[in-house]
Amino acid sequence: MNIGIVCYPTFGGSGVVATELGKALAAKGHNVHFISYSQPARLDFFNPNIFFHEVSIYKYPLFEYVPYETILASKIVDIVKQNHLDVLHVHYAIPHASAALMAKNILAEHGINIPIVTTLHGTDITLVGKDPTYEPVVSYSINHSDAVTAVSESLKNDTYSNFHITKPITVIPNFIDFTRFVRQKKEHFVKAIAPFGEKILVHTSNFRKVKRIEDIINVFAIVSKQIPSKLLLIGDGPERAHIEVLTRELGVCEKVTFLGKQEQIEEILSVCDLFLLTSETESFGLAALEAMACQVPVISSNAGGIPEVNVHGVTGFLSNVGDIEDMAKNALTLLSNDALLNTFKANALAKAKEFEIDKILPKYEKVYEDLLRKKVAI
Ligand code: GMT
Repeated sequence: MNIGIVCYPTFGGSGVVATELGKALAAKGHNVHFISYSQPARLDFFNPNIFFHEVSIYKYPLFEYVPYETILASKIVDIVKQNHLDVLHVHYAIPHASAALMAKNILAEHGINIPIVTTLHGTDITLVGKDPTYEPVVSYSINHSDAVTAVSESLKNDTYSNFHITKPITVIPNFIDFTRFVRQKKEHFVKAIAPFGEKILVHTSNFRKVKRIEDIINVFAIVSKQIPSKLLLIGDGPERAHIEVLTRELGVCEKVTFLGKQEQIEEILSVCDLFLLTSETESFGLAALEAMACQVPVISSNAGGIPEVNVHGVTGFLSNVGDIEDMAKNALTLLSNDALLNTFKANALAKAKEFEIDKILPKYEKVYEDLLRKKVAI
């Protein structure tokens, strides 16, 4: 198949899912055409089946705001025509789904029928999408896509409750590539981070408000008073400066390391004992799954789709959003009992295996094949 993938080029979340999906499809022999405003973060190698098309912005002085959606739609029209795409898969509804629909309508006038698959990822529904400034366009785009998928049952339910949806939504969970995410021996990392055998806690995200990173710092402040420990913060974003101040105010700044954006997160996860995820909303929690694949149990909130990944009392513990005391208590339960911690580490890996890429990829291929069959039938 010739598959177009429209995505954000980001380090985490929907951008990573789209990129990893495209790479896996290419490995199976499909031709994959990525369309994005810059090279996706995990697409930095040569593969004869992978193509990248940059959406370059032409800024006319009249525009205070560049009409990205128009530029993207025009780019999609061109790429579909030139590369004879069979299907277009857009990740994150805003503005990818509406741009794709505009392109689809233009292509129809040229006698080309391109099926659109829209994958909903989270904030396009739970945070941004339901805002009245976006809602009508998001509803329309979902209802007029040829197929719609969501990354968790929770996100599917949120979509039905926040929008007027007439379309079936198929849940296809996020996935993990075990050839990459595997716990590795990194003794020199351990020596550098925790030279006195301290426990290592970790969080990775885009440091947005929705992640409630202040809860992570507060949990760590309680934990580190009772158990010698270190906290690694991976990623960057708008909350970082305020979080740095909080680590000083709580007297834990010596024990917290801000690592910034990292490419090889699996190497860092490999030396960690606990992953913290305190989000207000989280449709899936891919970062937690990546940690679990590296045998790191998860202390998290019970928001959104997190319970579909982190099983309470098995792979980690769930608490209500903002319940710092409970999260700290749960972290201490695991960190103070090595035998229990080891059991949870093994459980985390076993649960992560349910999301192995080889099990999930065929579900997307089936969505594409069903649409192609319908297209032929028309
Ligand atoms: O978490 C973010 O803020 C990034 C966001 C995105 O769309 O890039 O992540 C969302 O999609 C991920 C991949 O499907 C999910 O694992 C995240 O849970 C989801 N984030 C939220 O729902 C907040």
